[in-house]
Amino acid sequence: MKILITGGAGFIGANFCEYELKHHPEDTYLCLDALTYAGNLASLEHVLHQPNFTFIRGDIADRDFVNALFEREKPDIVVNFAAESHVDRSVTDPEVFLRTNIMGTQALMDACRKHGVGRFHQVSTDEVYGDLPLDRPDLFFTEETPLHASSPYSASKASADLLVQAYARTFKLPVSITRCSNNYGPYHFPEKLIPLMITRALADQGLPVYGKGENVRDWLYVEDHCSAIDLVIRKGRAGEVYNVGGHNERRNIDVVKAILRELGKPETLITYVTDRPGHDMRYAIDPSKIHRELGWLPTTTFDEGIRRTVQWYLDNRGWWEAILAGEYQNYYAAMYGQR
Ligand code: NAD
Ligand code: TDX
Repeated sequence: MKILITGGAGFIGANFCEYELKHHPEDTYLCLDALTYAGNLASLEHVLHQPNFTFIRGDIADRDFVNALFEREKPDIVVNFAAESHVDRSVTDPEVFLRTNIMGTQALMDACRKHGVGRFHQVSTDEVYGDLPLDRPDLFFTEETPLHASSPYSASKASADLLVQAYARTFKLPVSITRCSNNYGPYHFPEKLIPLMITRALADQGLPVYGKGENVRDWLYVEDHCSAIDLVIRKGRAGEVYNVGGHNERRNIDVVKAILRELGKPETLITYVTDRPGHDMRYAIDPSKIHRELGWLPTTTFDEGIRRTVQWYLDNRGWWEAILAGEYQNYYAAMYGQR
């Protein structure tokens, strides 16, 4: 089987490429990524030179390019991770979120229709459901919760989900969607909460906690997200949405304190800063459908996952120091410029 993974040089996509090559070495993989600021070939170090893995640089919203690629490669399955993914960036510059997250998804699905792709899988997020109140710990997002996005990012992801479902109904495109909670682990870009706090704490810099740090996120170790997507694309029912989450709810301030404890750094580094506009209060996923239908369960506890993540950032300083220095963006030119 030939699997096209878009956005595979990003955080979750890179972990997914590694997961797939390890668990299904009999398949062939194409990784399509535009290498925006968030894409990094160094995150694919373990798979880039394997014989059944090919990296292609390109934009999912470029229809002609996407069509030519599908014509040539004829993938059996498409897994779409490619997106603008950072909420704060969507507040300052929403437009590229609409282009990549909505138009890009549509361009991919049109190519899937034209070339008879067997499954289009959309990697979505729990943020499409909006947020839950802090004083109702009994409430969880299910697959039936209405879409109620808060930020330009989540609105673009919700729009893409609606389009995916419309393509399934109108054109009978065989699709699936996973809506996952917050991921963390190796190769997480250091603009997001956990890697930002780890890398800043290591440099003894202040840790900017938004508002009072009381917002709650449901944290899932990235490998557990990969195993969920793997199950859905191979065994999940077409036309279905599956929520993915770890029952690992934590307040931001408690996550930051856990990181400081792990690093042996003082809590005096914590600096409370102005809140994110429209900041979602709480995300919490009910993952019972994917458990019931596909037997999926997360295997990494938060304590174990945060320990492994902190250790990864300690062991892989070169990866994130190159990002902070901006050097990683020259890697592609150095590696491929003369080819
Ligand atoms: P990321 O920002 O780390 O990676 C995104 C990747 O997409 C990058 O490699 C980037 O170069 C690529 N990309 C961006 N625009 C592109 C374009 N036009 N064409 C081709 N490639 C392009 O994001 P991530 O955290 O790995 O998230 C991956 C997916 O998972 C996204 O769709 C996101 O919405 C979703 N998601 C993320 C989380 C999370 O906690 N990070 C949780 C749930 C869902
Ligand atoms: O400096 C910070 N200080 C802070 O308090 C940053 C960057 C974040 N925060 C807070 C905001 C959130 O409540 O931490 C929480 C997590 O923030 P992010 O890491 O930006 O993630 P979030 O906004 O929850 O979105 C993430 O999870 C869902 C991903 O970035 C999305 O792509 C995914 O869909």
